Amino acid sequence: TSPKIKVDFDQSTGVAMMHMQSPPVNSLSLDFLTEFCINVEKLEMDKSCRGLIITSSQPKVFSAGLDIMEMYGKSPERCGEFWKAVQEMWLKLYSSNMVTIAAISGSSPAGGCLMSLTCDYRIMADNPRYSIGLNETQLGIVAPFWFKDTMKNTVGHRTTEIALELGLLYNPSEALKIGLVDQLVPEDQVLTTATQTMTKWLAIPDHARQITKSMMRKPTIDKLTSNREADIQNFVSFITKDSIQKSLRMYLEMLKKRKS
Ligand code: CO8
Repeated sequence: TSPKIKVDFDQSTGVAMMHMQSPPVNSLSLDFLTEFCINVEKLEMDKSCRGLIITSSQPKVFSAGLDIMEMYGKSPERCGEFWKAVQEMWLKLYSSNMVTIAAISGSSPAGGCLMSLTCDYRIMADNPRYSIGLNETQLGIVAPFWFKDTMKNTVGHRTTEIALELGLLYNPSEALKIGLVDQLVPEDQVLTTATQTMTKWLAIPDHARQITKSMMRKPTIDKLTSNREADIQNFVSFITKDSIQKSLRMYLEMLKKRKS
């Protein structure tokens, strides 16, 4: 199988550009997440890599979020393994010492939004057809506490409460207004803007920026780190319920219908 992640590392700037290239919509399957984490880990360990830009090679979509097929009709063991990989992705990105920038070149629902939210800065393509947000409740599922915390740390309590209860997906201007993304640029300028922004962030001494980042994020990270196993059990028992499986099936059918 062809790689789902392509990394271009520029030795001269210390910046890696990671392209998600898993057709059709970069959904986060167990295979995808495993490959993703291996790549982030490699860059994290490489002292010469100081910045990471995450983007998508797929047209119109940054990432469709967690692969729904990984949560539908799977054994509890497999669900647990999958969830551990989702936790791993979040922990690696949210605690990264690198400057991380999401170059959001298309729609970014649910897990895609979460991935963006773990970054230090978000630049989104200004196309009203794109949307971003934690829409879990629309699927009849519940965003876990660490999804909620990540959003709350970004846009505040009240906005998160409304967004999560209603499972809101925002268009780019709405997302900018609530601070879910930091900047909108024309579609063809997402990557160049991300690169320029990275230069600004890298002008700050690494150690000072890293300690500050850690100070802001550590309580949120510790909360999951000390509860990982319980969080996995919680996910598995929730997602394997008949009623939840039924909600997922209906959502999948809706996705297919909407297409035709
Ligand atoms: N997982 C699996 N397959 C998907 C997903 C997904 N997340 N998203 C899309 N697909 C499939 C579609 O079904 C379609 O399949 P097919 O070609 O076989 O019909 C194919 O990908 C292409 O999709 P579209 O035709 O819809 O492509 P568009 O370009 O029109 O739209 C979108 C792209 C906007 C990304 C659209 O596909 C979409 O809205 N997808 C659903 C996104 C979504 O709701 N994701 C939520 C996932 S749940 C999650 O991430 C967090 C869960 C937390 C769990 C907590 C439990 C306790």
